[in-house]
Amino acid sequence: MSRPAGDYPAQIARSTNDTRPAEATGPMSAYRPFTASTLIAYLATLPSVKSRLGGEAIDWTAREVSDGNLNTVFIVSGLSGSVCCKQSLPYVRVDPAWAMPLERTLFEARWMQAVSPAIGHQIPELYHLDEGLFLIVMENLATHHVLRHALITGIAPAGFAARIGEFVGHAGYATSWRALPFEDVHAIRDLFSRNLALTRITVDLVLTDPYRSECSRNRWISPDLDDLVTALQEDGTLHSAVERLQERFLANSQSLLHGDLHTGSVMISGDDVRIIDGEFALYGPIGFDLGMFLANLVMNAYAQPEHEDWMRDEIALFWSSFRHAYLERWETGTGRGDMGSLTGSAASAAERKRFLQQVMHDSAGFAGLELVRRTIGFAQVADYEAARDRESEIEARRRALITGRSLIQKAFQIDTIEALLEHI
Ligand code: SR1
Ligand code: MG
Repeated sequence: MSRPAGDYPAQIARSTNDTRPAEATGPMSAYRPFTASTLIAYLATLPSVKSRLGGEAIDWTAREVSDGNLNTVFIVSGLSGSVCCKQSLPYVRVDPAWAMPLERTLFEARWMQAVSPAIGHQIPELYHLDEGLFLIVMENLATHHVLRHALITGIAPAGFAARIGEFVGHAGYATSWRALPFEDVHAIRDLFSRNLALTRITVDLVLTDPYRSECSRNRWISPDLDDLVTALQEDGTLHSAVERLQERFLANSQSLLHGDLHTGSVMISGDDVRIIDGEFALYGPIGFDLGMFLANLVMNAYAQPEHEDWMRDEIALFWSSFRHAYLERWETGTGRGDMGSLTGSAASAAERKRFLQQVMHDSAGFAGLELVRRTIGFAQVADYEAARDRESEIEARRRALITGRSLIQKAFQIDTIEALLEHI
C-alpha cells in the first residue's frame, strides 16, 4: 500500500526511538520544581510566552491552582494574556511518599500532538514544552470550569456529553488501524508503550487493587460498606471477569486512548468543551475511555439523585455522539489503514454492528471497574461529598459498588446503550 507523505504529523509518525516531543529536542534545562515566583523568572526567558503575556515579568502574577493528584499547575497572567503551566513532580502530589518518574508531562505533550489534527480545538493549545523541566506551557482556559465541579454545582449545560463523545470517536478513529497504515500505528503505539509509570498506576489502581483485601491503598466507609467490599474481594468468579477486562486493556491495541477520561479531565465553558490531562495516554480499547467517562456520570447521579434523568440523557448522548463521530470517519472512506483495506467505506452494516457491540462490551466492563475503584480505591471522587447527608452518601456508594460489580460480570452481554442504561 502506498503511504501518502506528510498527511500525519511528522513529529508523531517519526517517533520510534525518542520519547521527547519533536519541538523539544534542543538544549535541556536542569529540572527544578517551580514556585509561583521562580516560574515567572523562567517564563521571562521565553520570547514567545513573554509576548503572549505582555509587558515585563514585573507586571506578571502567578498563582498555583493544582487540583489533580499528580502535578503542580500555575496560571500566569500578564498585561495582555495568560498561560497555564503544568509541571511534573518527582512524586505523587497528593502523596509525596509515592515516588513517580517525571516523564508524564512529555507523554501529555505527545498526546496533544497526536490527537490535535483529528480533534482541532477540543484540547488546549500547546505553546511550549521544556523537556528538562518537565513543564508544559499551554492555553489558559480562563472562562472554563472543571466539568466535575460544574456537575456538582449544577452549572454544566445540558448536552455537554455530545462534544466528549465526538472527541472519543474522532481521536479513536484517527489513531486506529483503519485510519493509519500499520507502520504508523506501530510508531505511535511504541512511543506510548513507554508510558510505563502511569500505565502501572492504571493497572494497579483500576484493574487490581480494589479486589485485593491486603491492599492498603483501599479505603471505604466502614462498617457500612464492609459486606460489599468483602464480596468484591472474595469472589473468584468476579476476579475471572476482572481478568477478562485486564486482558482487554493490556492486550488490545485498538486506538490511542486518553487513558484517564473522567469528569475532572474535561473543562467546559458554554458549548466549548476541552479535554485535558492526557498524561495517561496509551494504546488500548476505546471502551476504556468511554466506560471510564460514563461511570463518572453515573456516580454523579447516584450522589445527586436529582441529576438522574439528566445524567441518563447525557450518557445516551455521549454514546450516540461517539458512534456518529467514529462511523462518520469510517464511512467517508478516508482511512489509509491496512485494517479494512478491502472494504473501506463499504464495510457491511453487520461489520459495523459487530465493532460497536464489542466497544459497548468493553465500555460496560470498564465502567464497572471505574465505579468500584472510585468508591473504595486510592483516588475517589468529590461527587460523593455532594450527597445530601452521610446516609445518602453511603447509599450512593453502595449503589456504585452493586452496579459496578454487575457491569463487570455482565459486560459481555451488554450489546446496546439501552441495555447499559437498564443496568445503571
Ligand atoms: C496516583 S494517581 C491516582 C489517580 O489520579 C489520576 O487522575 C488517575 O485517575 C489516577 O488513577
Ligand atoms: Mg489528571
